[in-house]
Amino acid sequence: MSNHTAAQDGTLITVAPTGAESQKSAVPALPVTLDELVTTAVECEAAGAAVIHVHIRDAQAQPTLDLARLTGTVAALRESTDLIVQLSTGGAVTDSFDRRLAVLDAAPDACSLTCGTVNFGDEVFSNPWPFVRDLYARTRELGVVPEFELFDLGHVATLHRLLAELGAPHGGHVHCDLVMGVPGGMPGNAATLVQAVSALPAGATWSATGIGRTSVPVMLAALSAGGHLRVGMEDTVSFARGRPVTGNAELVERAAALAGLAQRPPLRPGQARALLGVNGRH
Ligand code: KMH
Ligand code: ZN
Repeated sequence: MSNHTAAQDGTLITVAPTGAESQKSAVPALPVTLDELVTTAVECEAAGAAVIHVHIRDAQAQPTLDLARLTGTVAALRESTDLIVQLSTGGAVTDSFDRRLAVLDAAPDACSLTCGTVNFGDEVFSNPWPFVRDLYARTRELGVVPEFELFDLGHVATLHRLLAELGAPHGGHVHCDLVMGVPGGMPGNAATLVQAVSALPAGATWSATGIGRTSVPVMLAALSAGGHLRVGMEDTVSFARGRPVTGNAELVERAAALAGLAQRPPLRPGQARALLGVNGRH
């Protein structure tokens, strides 16, 4: 099977293992050290993930965008896995725009790029147009493949504006992630997912992520609508009602099992690179 055909018939699974919101003290299974992150990454690749969406923590297990740590993390993940390494440029709600832009200097394969501001529980995840435009321009300069994070339908309009004003992303392919169920963003249900997908640019591929208890319904809706999946402890720390997640791999295993049932088994990292326009390793 060629990569092109496999990419159309398979499911891209991204794992988002850590995030910036949960505290290690409250969620002991959260990977926060480099060793924990690499161990999780290896397990998740074996379970069917092809992309890892990375937030890192400092020595006190707090979110950080320290460039040396980010660069070391990219190298360690490349050393131990074949996963596409996607660094978060969203960071934590407290991170400055300058630090978020500088994430790209760690030279990841890919990065997240959120297309607008959104209420984020009691906080605001700030992404004004000038910042989004500058971040996107920098991905094109540095050859980093962006994944467009869409928390709301207005973000889809901003994605169209970005592409119209600045051109296609590095790699030439548009891939989006619908982040659903954030308190303040679009709800995590099938009707909203279908509406958002119908507004995406022609030729774009997309995955969907359901936050918290919307994780499973969004996964099922995404698979039935031909989309790809993102799962992980950044997005949900409960496997089922009253049952904490024991590790990221079990979330990837469940996503891979559902993808198999949908007759669209997980894409391997090489197939995902072909789909997303991410360069191979040198
Ligand atoms: N931690 C959130 C404020 C991203 O990684 O690009 C933002 C976020 C999105 O997680
Ligand atoms: Zn993130």
